[in-house]
Amino acid sequence: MNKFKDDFIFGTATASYQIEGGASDGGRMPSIWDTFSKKEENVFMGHTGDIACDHYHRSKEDVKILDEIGVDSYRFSISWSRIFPYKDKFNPEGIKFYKNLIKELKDKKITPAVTLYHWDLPQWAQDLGGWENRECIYWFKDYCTKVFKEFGQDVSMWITHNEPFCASILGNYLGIHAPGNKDLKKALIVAHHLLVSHGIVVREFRKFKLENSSIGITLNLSPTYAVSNKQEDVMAAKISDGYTNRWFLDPLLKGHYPKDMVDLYEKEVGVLDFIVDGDLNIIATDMDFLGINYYTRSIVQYDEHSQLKFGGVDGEKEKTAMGWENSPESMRDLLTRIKEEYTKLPLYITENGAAYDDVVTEDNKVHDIDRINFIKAHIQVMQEFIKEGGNLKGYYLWSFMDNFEWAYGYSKRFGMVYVNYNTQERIMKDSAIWYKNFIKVRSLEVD
Ligand code: IFM
Repeated sequence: MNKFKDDFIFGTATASYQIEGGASDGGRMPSIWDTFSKKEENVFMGHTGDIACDHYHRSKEDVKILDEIGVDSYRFSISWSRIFPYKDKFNPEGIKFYKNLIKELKDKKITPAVTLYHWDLPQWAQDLGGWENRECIYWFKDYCTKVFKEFGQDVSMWITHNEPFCASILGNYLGIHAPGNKDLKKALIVAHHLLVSHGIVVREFRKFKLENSSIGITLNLSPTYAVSNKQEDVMAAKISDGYTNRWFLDPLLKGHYPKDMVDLYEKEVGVLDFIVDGDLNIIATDMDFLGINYYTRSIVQYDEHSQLKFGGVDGEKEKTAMGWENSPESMRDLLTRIKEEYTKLPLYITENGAAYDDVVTEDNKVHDIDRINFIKAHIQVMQEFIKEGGNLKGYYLWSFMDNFEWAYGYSKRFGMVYVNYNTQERIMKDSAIWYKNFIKVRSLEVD
């Protein structure tokens, strides 16, 4: 039987603002997502994360479900504004919540994997300029240092940032995520400061000399293909790849920004004078692993009306409820490229999964066969990659449970556990049952 090794991690992931709720409880103060979601028309039907999955009050029960599924590891993020609700005011109650959660997990032999920043910047930091302000790097460092001091030893995997592309570009260029800016230069400044803060926090982490604890970053990467062989489409695909993938991969793993993109961005926004001498060295600080979030591929064509001269094209593969193509073979292209062009570091798929329009049957079941097939196909690709020598060490299914899908509010369900938002009842979907059986045998030859 074709089996994954016992030390390969099969986990699942969530993020604080998407599941916790308890927005004003335990001394928490607002983050930029509280502010953004409360402004009209930013989020589907005015949904907010005020209550979300009420995980803040139900974490014990939720860990029981994780245990029932049998995951090796649970990846969650910390809400910075629970730990520092005000600039210099530490909140012990915030730490207590996560300490309890970690204890619950460890008691059940579930390894905690922690993301330090999954987009919910404290509003106080935004009021002082947010990630556009270079000082934010040091506020982030102080927060992370506090967290390492409090429970560094208890967490085996630390992720500095989740998807800096989204936090910078979606939030500051496209304006569809918090804080809602639409300015390319701002987005590039934010992206740069996020990357520098990653390097600084990795250096800080090393000072703690934590045994059995590793640190890395998670990027959302999308293999990009030109819609045709026409020169202008091929060029557009190269730019799109630079914008989404290389702008983050290159500084982290090669120590420089991609030259073609620097030239293009400088034409658009002027000299990138926010890059200070020594920054690239800091960004490229040695880390222990690279986290990859993979959902879909991008097909791109030349678009004269867009600022950067590329636009997305609708692919012809079957789509999830997000309208994203289900393309496991592109994950293979992606992993191979990372291995060949970028790094031999251990890789983790820190997110992969799909939203579908789930229906609860009369007998309280959710038969999400499409999700099961989606997961299986991606696991199959991982298995092949490992056989070919790929240094892939784990897989985190997005998501543990349905949650607040950012600008889509609660309209998109990614969970393997269904959440009834009226009653907060949780129902294990068929995918959770499948994942449970799969993890037991670690083989796709499971029923
Ligand atoms: O829900 C998000 C998550 O917060 C970051 N990665 C992509 C997921 C699905 O859109």
